Amino acid sequence: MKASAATCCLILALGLSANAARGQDKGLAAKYPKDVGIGRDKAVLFHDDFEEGNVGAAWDEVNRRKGRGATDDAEPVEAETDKDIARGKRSAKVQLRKDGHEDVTFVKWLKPGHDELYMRYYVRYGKDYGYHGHGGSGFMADAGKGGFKGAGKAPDGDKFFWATLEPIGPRGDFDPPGALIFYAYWWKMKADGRGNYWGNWFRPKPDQVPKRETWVCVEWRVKANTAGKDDGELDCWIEGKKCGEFRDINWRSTNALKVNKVQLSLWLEPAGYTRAGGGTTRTVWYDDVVVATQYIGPKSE
Ligand SMILES: [Ca+2]
Repeated sequence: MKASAATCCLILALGLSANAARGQDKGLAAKYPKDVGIGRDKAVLFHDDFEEGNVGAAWDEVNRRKGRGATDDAEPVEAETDKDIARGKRSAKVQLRKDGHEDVTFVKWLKPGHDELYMRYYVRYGKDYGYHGHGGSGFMADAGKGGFKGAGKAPDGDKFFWATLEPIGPRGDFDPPGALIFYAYWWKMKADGRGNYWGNWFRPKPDQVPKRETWVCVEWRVKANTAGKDDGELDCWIEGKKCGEFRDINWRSTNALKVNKVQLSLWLEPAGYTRAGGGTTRTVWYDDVVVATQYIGPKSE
């Protein structure tokens, strides 16, 4: 009888789990047609449709960095109003130039932080987009004080973890901008054969290659692990369809380290253009950014 009861409970649990998964297909955005009012939902931490004001004004930082020896002063961030491109009246347009800015990163802090977080946004890669160095949408759990020790080094488990969902770049057999991967740093990341720690990959299946000159809806979810357990998670959706589900991740060594920052980043150093498919510019557009504690889903009509 006991076995039978246990089996019964197991079936019930599986049933509930399946229902929860199905329920997730309809996210927050389904309740707010065209995202109108979505920013006031209690689960939403941040919303930017770039319709008004200076582009980036809603963010805490818009970091711009010029390349070494840059001679081009062109502003790399502006409002896109071309009706054939913009979503709504305006979108954010970011352009890196080989002789100008090599890095543009929008940062939003979410202090004191969260154990579980979702971010949905739309991105459009331009015709000029070969590949890049790094860049995409990501999260960080950053305790400050040098939590990120630099490329090639694993961070401490009580100070830092990070992942960015970004195109893979020129590596692999993909059209620009490349297939999407999560590029991640955390204390349990794997070293290469020589003892260095380069960003580890979580790779969606099947490969997801954003089509240039087309808006693509991207969403990810992170769940931090319980300290001492390998129960951290990472997920992604393209156009509302699940394409990555990564489990058993030990992101942190203490529950006090929270996901406290999201960003949209783009970087290609001047010397990198040649190996990144040539050209002299990389243009990308962003819009309809929502950060929440629940699944968001694509913008609904
Ligand atoms: Ca817009």
